[in-house]
Amino acid sequence: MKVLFIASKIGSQAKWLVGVSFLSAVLKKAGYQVKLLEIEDKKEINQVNSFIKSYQPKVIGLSVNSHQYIYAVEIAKRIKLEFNVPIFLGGVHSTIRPEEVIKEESFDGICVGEAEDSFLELVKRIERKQDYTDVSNFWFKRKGLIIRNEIAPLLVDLDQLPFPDYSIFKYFKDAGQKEITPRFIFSRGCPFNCTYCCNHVFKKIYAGQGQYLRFMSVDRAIEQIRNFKKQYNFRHFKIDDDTFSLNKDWVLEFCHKYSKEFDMSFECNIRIGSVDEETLMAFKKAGCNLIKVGLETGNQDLRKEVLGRSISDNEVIELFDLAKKVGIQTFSFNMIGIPKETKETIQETINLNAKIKPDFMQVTAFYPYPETLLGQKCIEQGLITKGHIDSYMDESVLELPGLSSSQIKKEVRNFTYNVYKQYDKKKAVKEKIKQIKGFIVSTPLLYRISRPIYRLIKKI
Ligand code: B12
Ligand code: SF4
Repeated sequence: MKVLFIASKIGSQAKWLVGVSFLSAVLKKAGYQVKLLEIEDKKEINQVNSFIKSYQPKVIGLSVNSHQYIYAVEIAKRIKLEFNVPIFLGGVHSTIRPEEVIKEESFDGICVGEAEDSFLELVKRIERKQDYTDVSNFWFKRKGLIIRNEIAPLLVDLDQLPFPDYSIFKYFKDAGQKEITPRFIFSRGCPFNCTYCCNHVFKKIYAGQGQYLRFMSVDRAIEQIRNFKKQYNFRHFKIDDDTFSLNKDWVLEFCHKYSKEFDMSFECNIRIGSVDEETLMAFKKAGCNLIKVGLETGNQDLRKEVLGRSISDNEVIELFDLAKKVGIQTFSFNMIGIPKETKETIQETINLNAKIKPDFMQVTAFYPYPETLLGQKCIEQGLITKGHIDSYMDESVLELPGLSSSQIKKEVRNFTYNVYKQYDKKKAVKEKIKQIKGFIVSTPLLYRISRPIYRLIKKI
């Protein structure tokens, strides 16, 4: 039987979706045929029905985060105009906002939480033409009522999962012998409760259903890299786990076993306060050449009270110093425009970055995700003034007292320049030129005028 996943990735850079790659692997292992349709541009929504006509799936699964939900609704509505195939919605947004998404007529059912077992069960029942309205994790509408099935216990032993199926994604299909940069994830869950992140929402949903933070075994993680290496050409990869550094024994074992077998570099996320010199040395020896660290804000009180991250400035400085000493490059994640942010606190974030001098920086405008503690606070305080945005890189949906959304946007755009300005004039100039180029390219009239001038300058 044929199953089709549709993933809207409008305005997103993601090359693959972790959840869909596991669901596809599970379905294929059970003998189902699986395809994925990736929607990267709004115009491509028009082509969905012709794809369905040629593929003829018996089940359609849509996977969404909160930014993509509006497109999932549009896609499902479009499909229902022509086809009578059941459509199910899953992913982060469906998990955290089930009461909202179940109301949408075009979805035949929606899924709350991880779905390797339950989606397989649902597909099997559809194939056998059996009733599926009692399948765990799924919600359905029947005769004006909503059926809310219980959430099943979490899968604790991640080694039981098949390897994620990357082959359905365009990025990997097009890879051939080209060198690519894959991403791996070896755990699920997170023990922390940062107020802007969905993890505390997931934790509430899964309360009493088993251990939330789970790691696959080191051997399985290594096997996953080995298996991937057989199929694709890569010399560097990213580890996406938020919690990669939390389990010291796991990390040391991983670094030891990895370095015995592979000669490839990798980068990973580090939680401040979770690594010591021994761990960083092991990282370095194994080939880790970049650690990415979430500072979020340079104001210690905002970090603690607004974001729920009890991390001191000293801990931040110590970690960056240690990484430099060990010889690993650093990357800082920063957010601008969180509630209670002022021009002064933005300056503190700039100052802290100038002090720790990361090799790379990312700054985004804060986005208030639904159901998170901070997202709810923003609603209660009437701070949200804009509706949907595809991605939040520099666009803010908030108007803060003393800081408008356009000021936030300007601060985000000037952030890297303002940091470099404090300690590296050359880098600051380069950053300014990059900014100006970006502005010209994104302004059609300026771009048209500037192209002949640019060509002329090049000739001279
Ligand atoms: C790894 C990761 C990434 C990776 C990989 C992204 C990806 N799409 O897979 C990278 C770094 C690329 C990334 C990018 C982004 N991410 Co991210 N990311 C994560 C992280 C840390 C883990 C995700 C994961 O691997 N989960 C494990 C898998 C197995 O779970 P899952 O994907 O939810 O899938 C399961 C279920 O949802 C369900 N399911 C999923 N799809 C479907 C479909 C059907 C039909 C069914 C039935 C079930 C189903 O079954 C799956 C298997 O069990 C989470 C935080 C977290 N702890 O979840 C944030 C998170 C998902 N990311 C988030 C965000 C905001 C982003 C970005 C928008 C950031 C940006 N500025 O670009 C982009 C968006 C990219 C995109 N289009 O998805 C938010 C989403 C918030 C929200 N409400 O939407 C999260 C929750 C973090 C947070 N801030 O709270 N991310
Ligand atoms: S440490 Fe990262 S993943 Fe964990 S709750 Fe905080 S932001 Fe979310």
